[in-house]
Amino acid sequence: MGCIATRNKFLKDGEDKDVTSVITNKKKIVLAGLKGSGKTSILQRLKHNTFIQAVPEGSSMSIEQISIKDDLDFLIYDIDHQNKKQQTCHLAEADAVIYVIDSTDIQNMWRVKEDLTRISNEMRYSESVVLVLFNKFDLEDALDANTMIQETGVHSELDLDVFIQKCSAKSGQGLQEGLDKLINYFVRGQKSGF
Ligand SMILES: Nc1nc2c(ncn2[C@@H]2O[C@H](COP(=O)(O)OP(=O)(O)OP(=O)(O)O)[C@@H](O)[C@H]2O)c(=O)[nH]1
Ligand SMILES: [Mg+2]
Repeated sequence: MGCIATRNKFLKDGEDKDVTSVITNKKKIVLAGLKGSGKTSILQRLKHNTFIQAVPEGSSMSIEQISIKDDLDFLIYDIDHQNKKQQTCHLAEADAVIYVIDSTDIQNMWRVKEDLTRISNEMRYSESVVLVLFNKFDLEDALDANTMIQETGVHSELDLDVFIQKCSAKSGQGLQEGLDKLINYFVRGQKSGF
């Protein structure tokens, strides 16, 4: 579902188009999460391997293509949390959701829980997978992972395959491990959890 097969992006115009047998698989991934959870910072970290202090943007959506392997690209949609209509439309055709949670934002964990329930409802007919990122783990007041799991109800609210990873967009820690869980899911069909 949502998987667009395209020719190898290394094939240049004018080259013999029959030579390649490599087909690049593009997986559509929607970045979701409450305002300020770190979605844009994570996307910047994945794309440029650096932490860029995010500035509020005028645009409500940005899309980045990240090359994972020769035959696998992730097309990542960073959609403004307020723009529910646009999110709904992209969730319907997403191969995966990366759901970002600010691990220090204890007073909004109930909102996260509500948001996860909404996303699960919207994706009830899809066979997507959700990678939940407990972000901002570099900060001292970050909650521990078990508390986060309980407070947000990631396992009870999401009726989908779920992977969990703690990470920091600031230090970069944990992001590759999170991506690896998605890659293993797509490439080998692995459904391991935490
Ligand atoms: N310490 C720390 N700060 C972070 C981390 N990730 C994001 N931030 C900060 O958190 C704030 C919000 O980050 P954004 O990436 O803009 O969050 P967002 O989810 O894209 O926010 P919206 O687009 O407004 O919904 C910024 O000040 C970031 O610098 C992290 O891992 N550690
Ligand atoms: Mg943002």
